[in-house]
Amino acid sequence: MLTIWGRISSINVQRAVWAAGEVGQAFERIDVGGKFGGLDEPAYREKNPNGQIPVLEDGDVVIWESCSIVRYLAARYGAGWIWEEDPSRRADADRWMDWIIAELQPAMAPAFLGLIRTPEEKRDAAAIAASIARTEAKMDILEAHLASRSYLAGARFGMADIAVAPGAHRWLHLPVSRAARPNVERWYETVAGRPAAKPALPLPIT
Ligand SMILES: N[C@@H](CCC(=O)N[C@@H](CS)C(=O)NCC(=O)O)C(=O)O
Repeated sequence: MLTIWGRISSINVQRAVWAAGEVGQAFERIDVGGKFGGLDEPAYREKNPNGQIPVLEDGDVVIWESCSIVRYLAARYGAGWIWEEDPSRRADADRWMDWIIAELQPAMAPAFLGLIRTPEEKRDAAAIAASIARTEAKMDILEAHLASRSYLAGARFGMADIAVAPGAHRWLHLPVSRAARPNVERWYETVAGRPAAKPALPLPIT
């Protein structure tokens, strides 16, 4: 049985939980981080010296960095399905997995943290507005990409969809006015409707 460390409100934990479900692996998820604390405990720092969530344990294998966890689960348990052996097809998926960590999440974080996790009187309206504008620009890239594809890395569902859709889940449920993006919305509805996505993408976003 796998162990996934981390509260489910974390976008990074969400993709690990979704990936484990997709590849049919039983797992126990342990709440740490946020109000649950525990990240400074020496035993936790041994698992992840960054003191962050998620961490995946699979026997003696211990992995941090959420997209690395998705890749590991896909390679180990999803070969020929959500894992791509062909290097060019895998790179097609990999770039979106790197994009969500390096581009979309940093763009969206100030808006999410400001609107969802900060009391109204303490919000930085300018930072939130700038974050929304940056996120809109990133979502335009996703919208254009999905105009000619059913899934992020081609014709079938795969690890890139698991990595990126939690970002769309968060963006589409933020209380902001946003441009209509029919391709993103169609793709999100399709992938978020998968049985393994349900426990990974709780509502409301918190
Ligand atoms: N790049 C890392 C980022 C990990 C990260 O920032 N985790 C956040 C939650 S989303 C965290 O540990 N925050 C501290 C906490 O929850 O207390 C990954 O993708 O796993």
